[in-house]
Amino acid sequence: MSDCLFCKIVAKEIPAEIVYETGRTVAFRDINPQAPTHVLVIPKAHHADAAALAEADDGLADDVLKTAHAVAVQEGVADGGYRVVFNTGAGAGQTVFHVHAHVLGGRPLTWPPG
Ligand code: IU
Repeated sequence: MSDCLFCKIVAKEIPAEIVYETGRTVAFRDINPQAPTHVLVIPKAHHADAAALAEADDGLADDVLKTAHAVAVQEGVADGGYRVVFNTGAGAGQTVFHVHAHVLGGRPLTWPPG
């Protein structure tokens, strides 16, 4: 999508600190980190939200989850506990409508989230 910020990150048209990349996914640091590790994992293909990703039915949701885990291992937060969050819809706080998994770790994480 030509007007999608995260599609532009995939296309390397705008900069981001990419920490992990596979054939179908990209992971980059959030510009406004909420934890010592805060990485966004996105599919390269444009899907608006987690619901659309789930309905894509092509294994892409699996790829995103596998990349999220690989990022957690690479960042050294897998053993201490980390969180994978898909804000889905404006009512849940989604502000960028190219689906992204937040990978958060490196500090104690409380529950419930705000
Ligand atoms: P949300 O779940 O849609 O609210 O998350 C969007 C995230 O994208 C949020 O944490 C922003 O800080 C982050 N982000 C970014 O990393 N780079 C950007 O250029 C923009 C938003 I705009």
